[in-house]
Amino acid sequence: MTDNGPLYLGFDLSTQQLKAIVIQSDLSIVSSAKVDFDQDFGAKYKIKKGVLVNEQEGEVFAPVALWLESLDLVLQRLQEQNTPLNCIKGISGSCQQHGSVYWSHEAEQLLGGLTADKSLVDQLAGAFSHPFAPNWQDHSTQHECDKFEETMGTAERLAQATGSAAHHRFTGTQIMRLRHKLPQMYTSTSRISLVSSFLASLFLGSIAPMDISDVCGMNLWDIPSNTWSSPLLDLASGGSPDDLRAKLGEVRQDGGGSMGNVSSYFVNKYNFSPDCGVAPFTGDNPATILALPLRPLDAIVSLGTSTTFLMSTPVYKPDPSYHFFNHPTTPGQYMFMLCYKNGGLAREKVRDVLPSSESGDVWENFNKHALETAPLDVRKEGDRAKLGLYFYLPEIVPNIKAGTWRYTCDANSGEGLEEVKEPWAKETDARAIIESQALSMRLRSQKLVTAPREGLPAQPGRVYLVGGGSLNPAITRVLGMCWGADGVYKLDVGECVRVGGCV
Ligand code: XUL
Repeated sequence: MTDNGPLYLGFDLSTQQLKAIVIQSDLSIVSSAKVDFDQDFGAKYKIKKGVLVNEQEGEVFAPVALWLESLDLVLQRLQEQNTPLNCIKGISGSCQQHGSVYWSHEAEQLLGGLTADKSLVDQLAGAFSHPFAPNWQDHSTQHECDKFEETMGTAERLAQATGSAAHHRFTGTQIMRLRHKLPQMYTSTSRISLVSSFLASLFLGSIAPMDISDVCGMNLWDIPSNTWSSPLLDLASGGSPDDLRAKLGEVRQDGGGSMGNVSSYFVNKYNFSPDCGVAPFTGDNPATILALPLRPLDAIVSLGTSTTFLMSTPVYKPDPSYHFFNHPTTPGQYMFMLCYKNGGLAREKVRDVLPSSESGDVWENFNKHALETAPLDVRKEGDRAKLGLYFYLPEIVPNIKAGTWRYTCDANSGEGLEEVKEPWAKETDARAIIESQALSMRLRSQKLVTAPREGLPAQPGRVYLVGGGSLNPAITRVLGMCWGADGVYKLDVGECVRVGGCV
C-alpha cells in the first residue's frame, strides 16, 4: 500500500461532508474516508444538507458538535482500513469558508487536557460559548453589510481595503450581528475561529491562528496594510476593537511549515506519531488553488454546493462584484474569486421538475435536454434568444433576493430584452441554467482576462473543472461552449481540495 515513506493527511470539512485522505509524497492516495453529515448524523442533529435553517431571519448554521463527532468518526474509519496513521508526518485541511466558531473561556484548558478514553464531543462540551457555527449560505446580515460599507464610505473602498464589498456570509458581519443578538454569548467568548482554524485547533490541542488567505473572507482584514482594519473592528465590536482583536488573535503569515505537533489525544487514541506536525489549514477555495500550478489567465471552476471561479494573479484589482484573497502560500500573489450560492443545488432544482427516467440515472433527462436544446434555444432565423436566471437562494453576485426570471431578446443584436411572464417549457431550463451560470462567470471575470481577438468578449485561458458537477458531461460541455476558453479540462482528481489541503 505504501512505499514506507512519510504520509500526509488532508481534510475537507465542507458543507455536507467531512472527508479525509492520506497521501504519499508523490501525491498517490493511500486511503480515504468520509462522514456524510445527513447520512451519518441527520436524525440526531436534525440537519438537512449539513445545515439548520431559520427561514424567518435568513440564518443558516451548523452544530459544532456535529463536526466534533464527525472528526472522531472519520479517523475511526481510516483506522478500520488499517491506515498506518503512525507514519503520518503532517496534517492539514481545507474547510468551508466564512463560518465562525465561538470558544468559551474554558476552551484552551479543555483542548489541552483531552484524554483518549472519551470522545471529542463529550470532552469539549464546555469549550464553546455558542453551539452553532454560522454557515456561508447565511443571509441574515443585510443591516450589518450596510454598516460595513457606510463605515468605509462606499462598497468600492471596502473592497479596496478588504478584497470584497460587504457580504452576508463574511465573518465580520456575522460577528457583529451575533454580538447584537446574543450579547451574553459574545461576552463569554474568549476566542473566535474560522472553520479552518477551528479544525486545526482540535489537532493542535490549543487555539490555532487564522491563516493569511482564509482571513480575507471576513471583511475585517486590511489586505494592502496586512493587518486587522481598525475602523471595521471598531464597528463589528461596538466600540471595543481591542477586545475583538484579542478574540480573533494573531494571523499566521506563513502558509507553510508546522504550527506544532499533534495533540496527545490523537497520539493515544489513533496511534499518530508524537512528531506529526500540524500545518496551517485554509479555506476550501484557497486549497483548490493549491491543487494545481495555474498559469496566468487559467481558471479553476469548482462545481460543488456553491460554484466558484478561481484564478491566481499577481495584480490586486479589487471590485465590489468579486473577491480578492491573499494567496494561501505565496506572498505577493492573490486569489481572484467569484462565488455563487445557486450552483449545484439550483441545477438540481431544475433537474427535479423534469420527469425521472426509467434507467434510474437522475441526470439523464436533464442532460438530454441540456445537449439537445440549441444555444439560447435559437433553432431558426427569427427565434428570440432565451436567457434565464435561477436564484432559488438569495444570490451573492448579484446581491439579489431569491427568484427565477426569464427573458428573451433579439438573437442577432441582443436588443429588445423582454421579461417572459409565463415560464417556457421546463425542458428548456436545463440548458438555460448552465448557459446563464457560464455567462455570468465569463462576464464578471473579464477585467482579469483578455479577448482572443478584437471584437470578441474577453475569455479565460484554460479552465479546469473540479467538484461533483464536473463529473457531468452535459454540464461541462455546455459550460465550455459558453466560455470559449482555450480548453476546458476536467481535473481527474476527485480529491482536488483534499490534495490541496495536504500540500
Ligand atoms: C466562498 C464560499 C463557498 C464556501 C463553500 O466564498 O462561500 O465557496 O467556501 O464551502
